[in-house]
Amino acid sequence: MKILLINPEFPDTYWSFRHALPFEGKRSVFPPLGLLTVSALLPDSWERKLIDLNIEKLKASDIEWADMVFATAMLVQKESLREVVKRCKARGKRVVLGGPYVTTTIEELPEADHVFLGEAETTLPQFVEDLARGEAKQKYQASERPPLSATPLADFHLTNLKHYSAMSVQYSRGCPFSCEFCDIIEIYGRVPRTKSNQQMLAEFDALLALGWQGTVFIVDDNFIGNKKNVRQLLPEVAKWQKAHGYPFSFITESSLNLADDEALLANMRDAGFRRVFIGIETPVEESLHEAQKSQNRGDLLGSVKKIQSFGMEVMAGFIVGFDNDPLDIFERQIDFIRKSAIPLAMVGLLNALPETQLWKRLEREGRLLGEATGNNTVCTLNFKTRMDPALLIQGYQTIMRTIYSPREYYERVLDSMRRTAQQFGEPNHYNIVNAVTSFTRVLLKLGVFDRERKEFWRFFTQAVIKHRNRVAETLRLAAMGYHFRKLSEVYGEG
Ligand code: B12
Ligand code: SF4
Repeated sequence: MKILLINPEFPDTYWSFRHALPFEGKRSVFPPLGLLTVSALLPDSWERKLIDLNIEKLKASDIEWADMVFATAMLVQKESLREVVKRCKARGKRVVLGGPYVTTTIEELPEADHVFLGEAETTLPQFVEDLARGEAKQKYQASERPPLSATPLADFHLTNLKHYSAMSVQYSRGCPFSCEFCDIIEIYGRVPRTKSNQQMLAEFDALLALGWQGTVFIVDDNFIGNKKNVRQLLPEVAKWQKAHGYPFSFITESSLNLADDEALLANMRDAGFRRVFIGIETPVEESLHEAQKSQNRGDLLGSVKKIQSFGMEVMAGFIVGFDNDPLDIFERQIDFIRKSAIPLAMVGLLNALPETQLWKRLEREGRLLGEATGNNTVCTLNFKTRMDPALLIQGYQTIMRTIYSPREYYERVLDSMRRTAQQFGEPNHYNIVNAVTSFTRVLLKLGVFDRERKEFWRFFTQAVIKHRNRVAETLRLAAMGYHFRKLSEVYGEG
């Protein structure tokens, strides 16, 4: 059996980092971990090939080669998915779909032969058995959430690692909190399930054996969802990193209550965590209350500072469009982002995703307007907002334009670098050839041809004077700033 695994194309969003990737000479940020995991669940004797449309084109010969096509998608990939399914069906292929989009959508799905809802660790082996008996079903719904001990080591070897700027691994699924807008808890549950320490170290070994050195994103919904297990994992990761000469810098996602646990923060720092993404959402207490985000109470700025003081750059998500947002919400968000020194602030308009508590409430209140695009940074609203929608969109655009104007952005980066200054210097995977190439690209594009070159030189000189051992980080953040500025020019047009 020949299996073609396809990851559809992402549109140009904040998370695509599309305008920053060329500086590094990369084509995409992360490989599709869900599909690589699905691949590992298939019988060993089956042949597999991965086509990630974010780094290469899907050729007719690839489709011809396959006996069966497996495709994944998030909501934002649905147009590309439709196209993929159409092409594969036109060539008479059996098509299998799974992933977050097909699991949660209320729309009619593209015409596939088999659809998998939820996690596939138990349903996929069942499908393989059914197929052998000629009794494969159209729909497979996971009846329970499988323990992550059932999750095999992903088939990383199917990817061409050099095209990606980071690798991803997963430690846990689910989150114990109950934010009203969140679909994670609906898809992956509220009891965080984790892998064992041995599973994690085996994944690191596998990536290292494939030659990976650099950033590794631990793609958990909330890395500290199961604190007891994380506490046992981190010292093992620190030991592994030391034994292998610190080949990885980790990024992960966590809830803000991470700041309350200094021991955990120290463990993360020692294990090589250098960036953490946090859902801060809003500085407005009433809106946090509305969103049931109880873990974000108290001194939010102090919490961000605490995390930064452990050497971790804080990245964060912010939302406007809550019912309780006051008219000055836009200035308050800008002010918060400025004071918190968060260079990469992903600000979005509140979207109601299917199955969430927010979706159900708005449905009861008769305020839903249809399914969201899945990309909360384009200026569309899928429910009737309390604030005048034109005002909301205009305010959102003002935030984007302001926080990604070069002066504001570079100031935040410098503040963040000052707050995260530690003894560890450049990561061990720092590669002089890559650095020189990136440096030349950044220098030419941002320092010579860009209209904001004066701001770039001002930033660059200060960063180099104050943090001479952090050149790679300086270049990365300059490239990111360019990406966000480009996108704000598209989404932030008022
Ligand atoms: C890593 C990640 C990313 C990475 C992408 C990595 C990649 N190339 O795939 C980045 C950071 C780029 C990203 C971006 C975005 N993401 Co994202 N992301 C995640 C995250 C945290 C982990 C994904 C992952 O690797 N999981 C691990 C694998 C093993 O799990 P899995 O993918 O679910 O796969 C399992 C099953 O779903 C199933 N399965 C999956 N595919 C298939 C296919 C077949 C054929 C079968 C049979 C089964 C199957 O089997 C797997 C094993 O059980 C998830 C949350 C989550 N917990 O999954 C959000 C999530 C997928 N992202 C989400 C969103 C909204 C986004 C953004 C739109 C955010 C934004 N506003 O910009 C962007 C869009 C992408 C872009 N580039 O523009 C949503 C999707 C919601 C939806 N219903 O579609 C999620 C669920 C999180 C959330 N609630 O916010 N994301
Ligand atoms: S903390 Fe994050 S993952 Fe957990 S419920 Fe809230 S939004 Fe979802």
